[in-house]
Amino acid sequence: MSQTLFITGATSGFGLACARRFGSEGWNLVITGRREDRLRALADELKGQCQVLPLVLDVTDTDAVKAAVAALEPPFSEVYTLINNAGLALGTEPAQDCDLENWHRMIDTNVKGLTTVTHSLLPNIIRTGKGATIINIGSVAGHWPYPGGNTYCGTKAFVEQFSYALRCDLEGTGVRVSNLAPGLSESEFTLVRTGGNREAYDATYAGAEPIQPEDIANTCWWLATLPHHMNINSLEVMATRQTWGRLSIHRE
Ligand code: NDP
Ligand code: 8X3
Repeated sequence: MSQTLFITGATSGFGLACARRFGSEGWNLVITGRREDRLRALADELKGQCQVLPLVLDVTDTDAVKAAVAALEPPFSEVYTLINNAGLALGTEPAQDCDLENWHRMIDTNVKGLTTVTHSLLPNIIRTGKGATIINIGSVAGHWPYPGGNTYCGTKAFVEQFSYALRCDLEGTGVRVSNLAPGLSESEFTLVRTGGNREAYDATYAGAEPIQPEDIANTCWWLATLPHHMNINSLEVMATRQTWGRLSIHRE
């Protein structure tokens, strides 16, 4: 029988590429996101390759997430891999210039949304058991602070520590948990972060050979199909052209 993937944020970027990757392998897919037109188009595209359940879902809507999970039926309820991918950054300003509303939206999506989906699906995943995998999409931003990263960095640090602590609690269930922490990757992420600024998008990726969503999809596929006795706790992936900045000293 085919395995089931539940993925949040399947309407663009990493999530879309993951849906295509797992769908091409014949997995059953629960694809979620807020943009219904994109979910429908993806479900149409994958028809014939796999069974697809498109669910319009805002991960910040706790009641909607709980209700959607409770309504799942086989094979979609037998979740073998969960990719907690939905997330966003808003703004690049220094903390003192930031809009508090943006901070709260990042926390609501990247932290509260991710925990809501995880909490709702844990019984299903534990029931599926050995070899089941939760992949949480963290970020280099959770490891390395940078100017203007403020709350986004904080949310991704949460994702990493939550992933480790989840592993502790799931000991003996056979369920794996991985924190996948990409660096510079080309997607609508930068348009969302900059309020749709195409110039900023071009400047971010120009000449940098960024990671592509398909690279992350292949990495997720690898994580989900490793031998059952292996758990990758955390995997940080950067574009080859991206490295670390030097520590800053503000001199007199
Ligand atoms: P995209 O903007 O292309 O995709 C983000 C996805 O998240 C969309 O499908 C969007 O769907 C979904 N989403 C956002 N908010 C919500 C919400 N409230 N409820 C449900 N779905 C939501 O960006 P990426 O693919 O790059 O980002 C995916 C993840 O990877 C994020 O968690 C991001 O922080 C992380 N990441 C990105 C990196 C990058 O450089 N691009 C690097 C490291 C990590 P919709 O709008 O339809 O709801
Ligand atoms: C996205 C990568 O470096 O823009 O998580 O924070 S970065």
